[in-house]
Amino acid sequence: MKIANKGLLLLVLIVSIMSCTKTKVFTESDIHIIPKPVELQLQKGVFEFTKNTQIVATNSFQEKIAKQFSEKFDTAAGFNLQIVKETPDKNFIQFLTNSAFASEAYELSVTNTKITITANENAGFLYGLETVRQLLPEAIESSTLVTNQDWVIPNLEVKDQPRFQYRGLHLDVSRHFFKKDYIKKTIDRLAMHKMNVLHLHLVDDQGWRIEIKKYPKLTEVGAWRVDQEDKHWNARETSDPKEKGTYGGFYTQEELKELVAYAASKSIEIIPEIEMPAHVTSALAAYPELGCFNKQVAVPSGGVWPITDIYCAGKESTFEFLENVLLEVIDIFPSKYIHIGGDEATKTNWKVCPHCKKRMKTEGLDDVEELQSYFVKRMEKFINSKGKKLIGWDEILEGGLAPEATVMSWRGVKGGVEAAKQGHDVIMTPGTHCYFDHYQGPQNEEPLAIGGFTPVSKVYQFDPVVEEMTHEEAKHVLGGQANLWSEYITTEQHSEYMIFPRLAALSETLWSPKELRNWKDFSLRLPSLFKRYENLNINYAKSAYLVTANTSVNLENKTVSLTLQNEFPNADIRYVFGTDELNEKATKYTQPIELTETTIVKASLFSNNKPMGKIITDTIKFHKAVAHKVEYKVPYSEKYQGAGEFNMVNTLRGTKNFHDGQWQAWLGENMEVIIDLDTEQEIKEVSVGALENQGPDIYFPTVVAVFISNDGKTFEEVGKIERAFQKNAGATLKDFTLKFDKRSARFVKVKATCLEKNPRGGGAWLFIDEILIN
Ligand code: TNX
Repeated sequence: MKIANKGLLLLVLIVSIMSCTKTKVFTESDIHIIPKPVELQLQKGVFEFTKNTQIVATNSFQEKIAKQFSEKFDTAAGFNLQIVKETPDKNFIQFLTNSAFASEAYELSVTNTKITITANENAGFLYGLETVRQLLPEAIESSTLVTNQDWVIPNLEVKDQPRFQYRGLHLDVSRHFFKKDYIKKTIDRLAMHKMNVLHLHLVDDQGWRIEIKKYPKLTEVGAWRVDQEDKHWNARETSDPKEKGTYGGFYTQEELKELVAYAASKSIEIIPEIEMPAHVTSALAAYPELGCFNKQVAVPSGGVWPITDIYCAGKESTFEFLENVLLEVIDIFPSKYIHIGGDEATKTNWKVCPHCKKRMKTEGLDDVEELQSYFVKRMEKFINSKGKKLIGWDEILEGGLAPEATVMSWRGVKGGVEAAKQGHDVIMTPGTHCYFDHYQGPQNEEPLAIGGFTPVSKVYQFDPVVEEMTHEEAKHVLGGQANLWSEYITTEQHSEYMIFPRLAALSETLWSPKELRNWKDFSLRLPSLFKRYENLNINYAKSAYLVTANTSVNLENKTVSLTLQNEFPNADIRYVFGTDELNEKATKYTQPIELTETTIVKASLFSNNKPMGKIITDTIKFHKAVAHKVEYKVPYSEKYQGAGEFNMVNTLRGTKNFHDGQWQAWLGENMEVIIDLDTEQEIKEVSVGALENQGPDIYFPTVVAVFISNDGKTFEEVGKIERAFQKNAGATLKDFTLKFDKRSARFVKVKATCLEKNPRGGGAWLFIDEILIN
C-alpha cells in the first residue's frame, strides 16, 4: 500500500470515528412525545436531518405541512429541507397513502436512510409529522439559529391513532375579544397536541363577535361595550344604552373564512357557537325587538346574573332572525356541527310575555322548560335541513331533547350520561376537569381567576367515558373538550397561561389508550414539552412546580409537623429556614419537619440542583393556641371541614381558594368554639382569620366576640369587633384582631356571627381558617 493511500485510510477512519461519537444512542427515556403514541418500538441507529434531506409531497396538504416543517429547520438549523415530487434514493421523508387505515391513524417508520409516514388521510400525515417534530431536539422550536446541535432522531416504528374522534378546545372570544392572529397561533398549538376541534364562542351577553351582513347592528352595536375594564368583572355598572361602547371587536366574514381555511390546513374543524335563547344581551342591545318586551338595553360591560333578557320564544320574527343569522354562519363554517348554546336561560320573561304564552298554548307546552325545548327543536330542524348537526350545552335536555342533538355536558358528567342513555351523542366538558378558567395552583400565587381548582394533574385524570355508562352508551361519547371562558382573561399571555400545560394533559386523555395513561410517566415527559413551549414563546403556567405546605399538630408535645409536597411524584423538593438562601446547599425534603416555634420556611422544586418555578415562603406562625384542643359548640359544615378538629390551631392559613382544605365553614349559622390552653395563660390579643367571596355567597362575620374563662363554664366577654355588610366583588382575606389589656385565662371562647341576610337570597356562608391567640 502506498503512503498516500494509507493517509486516506487514516482520514476515513478518523472521520468515521468522529461521526460515530456524534451518533447519539437513544433510550426510551429520551422519547417525550405527548400525547403518548399507542405503540412505539425503538430501534438501533438514527436518522440525521441535513441540508440535503428532502420531503416528498404529492398533494397540496402535504406540501403545506412539509413547508412549515422545513421552515423550522430554516430558522433553527440554518438550512431548509427541499420539498420535491420525486422520491430520491435516500435521506428523505415520504408520505404513503393506505386506504385501509382508520381515519386520523398513522404509522411512522424511521430508518437511517428515510422516514415514512403512512396514513389514509391528511390528519394522519400531519400527526405523523408532529410526532417527528417532537422526536427532534427541543431546539427545533427555537426562533433563532442554534449551533452545535445534531438534528437526529432515533430509528423507530410508531403505530398511532386517537382514542376519541372529538378532541376540542373552546375559546370564549365574547367576554374578551382575541385577535385573528392569536386564534391562528392557537390553531398551530392545537395541531401540535394532535387536537382537532376549535369551538369558537362567538356570541355572549358582553359581545357579538361575528359579522352578519343582514343585521349590521349586531356588530356596530353588539360588538362594543362601555369600557369598565378597570373594575372587577362582577363590580361593573349597568351602562346607559345611549352611551357608545368603545371596548370590543369582531371578526369579519372574510377573516373567519381565513381562519376556517387555516384550521383545515391543520386538520382542525372550527365549530361556531351562536348562543340562544340566553347569553344574548349584545344582540338585544342591537335589536331590542328580539326580546319579549322590546326593552332597550346596553351591551353589559361585565357580569350579568341571572340572565333574564333573552330572545322571545313567542314571536315568529325571532326565528326568522335566527335562521337568517345561521344561513350566513353556515356559509362561513363548513363544520358538521353548529353549536346553539342553550345554557343558563332564566325564563321569567317567558312566563309573562303574551307572545310566549300564546306559543305555549298553541303548541301545547306545559311550562317554559318545554318552551325552550320547542325553541331548540325548531332550530334543530332548520340546522338539519341545511345538512348540519346541532350541539347544545346540557340544559337542552330540560323539557325534552331535540331528536338529533349532540349534548355538551358541562355541569358535571350527568347530562352526558343522560343523553347517551337516550341514544344521543355526547361531548364531555365537565367543569371539574375541563374548565381552564379555573385556578391551577395555590390561589394566592395565581392571577385572578373565576374560581374552582383544576390543576394539570386533575385534568390528567379526566376520562370522557364514565363508569355508569354501558358499553353501548359509551359509544355515544365522541370525546372531550376544555373550555376557556374569558371573563377574567384579557390578554393573549394570560390566555396561554390558562391553556398550557393543561392542554397537554387533556390531549393525552383524549388521544392515548387508557391503559397507557400514567401520571408519573407523563410528568417525566413534561419538561421537554416545557422547553418547546419556551422556544415557541408560549407563556405556559409553571403552577405545577409550586410546592405547597401542610401541617399536622401534635397535641402531646405541642409541636407542628410540616409536610412539603408537589403535584409530581418523587419531586426533588428542597428547603431552608429563615433568611438562608435557597440554593444547591438547601436541605432535601424527605420526611415531615417537626417545628416548635415560629419559623420561616422557603422551599422549591429542584431540577439539576437548581430551584425551578417559584420559591414559596411560608411563615409557620406559632401562637398560644397552636396544637391545643378546640371544642365546637356549633359543628362545621360537612362540605367544608378544613383540616378537621385542629384546623383553627394548626398554623396553616387558608388562601383565597375556599376549596384549599384550610377553611371551615358554617351555612347560616354562627361559629362558636372554645379553645383550652391547658393552663392559665396571659393573653392580650385574639385574631380570627376570615374569607369573603360574595360570588359564591361567602361573607365576613358581622360580629367577632371574645370571651375568657378559667373553669370553662362561666365566660366573661373581653371585647368584640363589629363590621356591617359591605359590597365586595373579589375574594378577600381579613384577620379580625381584637386587642385588650392583658388578662389571664385558660379557656378562650370565640364567637363569629354569620351574616343574617344574604343580599343575593339563600343562605350566607361563614369561612374561618385560624384563631390566633397571643
Ligand atoms: C358557565 S359553561 C357558563 C359560561 C361562563 C362559565 C364560567 C356554560 C355553558 N356557561 O357562560 O362563562 O360558566 O366558568
